Amino acid sequence: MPTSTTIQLNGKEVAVPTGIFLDNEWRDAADSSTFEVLNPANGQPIATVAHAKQADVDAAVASSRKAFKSTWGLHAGPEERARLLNKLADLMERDIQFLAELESLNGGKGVRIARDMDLADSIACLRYYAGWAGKVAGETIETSSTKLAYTLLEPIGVCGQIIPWNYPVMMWAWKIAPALAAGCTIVMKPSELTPLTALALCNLIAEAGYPAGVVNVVPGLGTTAGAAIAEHLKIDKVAFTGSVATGRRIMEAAAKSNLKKVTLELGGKSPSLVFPSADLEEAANWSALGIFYNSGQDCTAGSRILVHEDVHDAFVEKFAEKARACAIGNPLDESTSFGPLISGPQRDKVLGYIAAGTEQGATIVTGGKKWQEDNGGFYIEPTILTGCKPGMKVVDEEIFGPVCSIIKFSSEEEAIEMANDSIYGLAAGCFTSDAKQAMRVSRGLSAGTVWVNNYGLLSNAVPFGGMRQSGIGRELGRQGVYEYCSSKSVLHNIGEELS
Ligand code: TXE
Repeated sequence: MPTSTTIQLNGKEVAVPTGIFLDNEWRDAADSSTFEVLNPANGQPIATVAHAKQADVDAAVASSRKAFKSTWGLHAGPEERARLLNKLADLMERDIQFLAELESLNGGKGVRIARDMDLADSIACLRYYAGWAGKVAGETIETSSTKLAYTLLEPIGVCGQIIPWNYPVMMWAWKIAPALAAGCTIVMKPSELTPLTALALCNLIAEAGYPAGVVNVVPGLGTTAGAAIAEHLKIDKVAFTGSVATGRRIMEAAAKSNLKKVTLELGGKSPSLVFPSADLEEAANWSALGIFYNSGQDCTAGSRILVHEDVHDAFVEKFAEKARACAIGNPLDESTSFGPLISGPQRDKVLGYIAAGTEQGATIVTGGKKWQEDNGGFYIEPTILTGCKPGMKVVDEEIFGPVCSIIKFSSEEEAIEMANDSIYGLAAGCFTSDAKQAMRVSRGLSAGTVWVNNYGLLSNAVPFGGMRQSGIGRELGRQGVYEYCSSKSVLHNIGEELS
């Protein structure tokens, strides 16, 4: 089957790659099998993509291992690693509009957001980690007067990277940039729902001048290409973003195969606390961003808002206004900020949660159903539920859609206790004008990131990751690149004799 196809993108015909990217070239799957990729805004097929399976993953791993041993790994110096990351960033900048349109078409997010947020942040992420190449340093350690010890931080080796569909380009950048800065080689599997931008970026990897095999990309399903990566004996680390259930399977496969290092960025049920002294207008603005950004398909979605009883009604009124103002529409329109969910099953899962919420006593303030101009796409209206309590499914479980549960509280202690009562611990928010309360509450909240008087701010320089079942390890910042390094201790004898 051909390894590229022509698609209609905003009225223009463009060619997009659909093959397996191996050794800087395109190829078909070994058994020629394929899978179909849909446009979530209308449910129509966009492209047919090669379906990598075990044999393809084996070939990709062999190529990445060869590159690690010959042209990359300890063979490419830090200046070269930085130069290539910056070059790749330059090429992404050149093609930003095309990449944003493709991201929007395949993932359903508004094209302006795809360009000005996802692509722009991803380019910045590459540049940020270009700066880290060569700055990852070990230490010298005093042991005795006759010995000298130091640690070398070396690239781990061949890394499997399995990414989800909610931020296809950003998760690509968060994974690829620190790994390449550290000197690792990569076998990447994009989500089967959104492989098109990761594949288009392969052409830029080759154009930038990366040696063959440094980055190989194997589109495929989780149960085939994904599982083959997780259980591969020649992969040294696997980095994953996705659901808890799949994260668990990946850890299990790693344990049963070669005990490869595993880093996981999983789900969340992130709480946000609104106290009486908060600026309610601002709290409502940030809360709407927190839950409705990316149509709620965000691991840090602020999906449980705990509001003090004194300000509950006033907050809900303002928050509902923001929900009703979300610009729903065709993702390829510049004015759209709120697109469809990624798939029919995901939309049905979210509708099921809304139904469970009302059955368990919640009240729908706004939204609660498919968007009226549905048009075959997977849209759900921004939805707010009040009267929610711990123990309800909509409060305890990750929904991964534009559905926010509001819970009343009467004291700070009660709010912190409810906030922390979750299997997840990815993020949390707090709105207050009382500085001491802000400090107290941010210490009390048990989450990998705490946002004070904002919700959802990220920076490539600030570590990101979860506590409890929200994950293992950190991405971004200094920690992000260290996750791709192994520490080697070297002990020199400079005088001790064995006699
Ligand atoms: O996720 P999966 P799904 C959550 C969210 C969502 C739910 C299900 O709650 O509703 O997960 O989404 C690959 N071995 N998040 O089913 O399965 C898969 O091909 C190896 C949270 O889409 O976790 C894809 O590339 N890999 C989240 C990736 O895992 C496997 C983002 C993610 O898919 C595999 C997405 C296997 N056995 C969903 N099975 C976040 N944390 O941001 C699947 N995959």
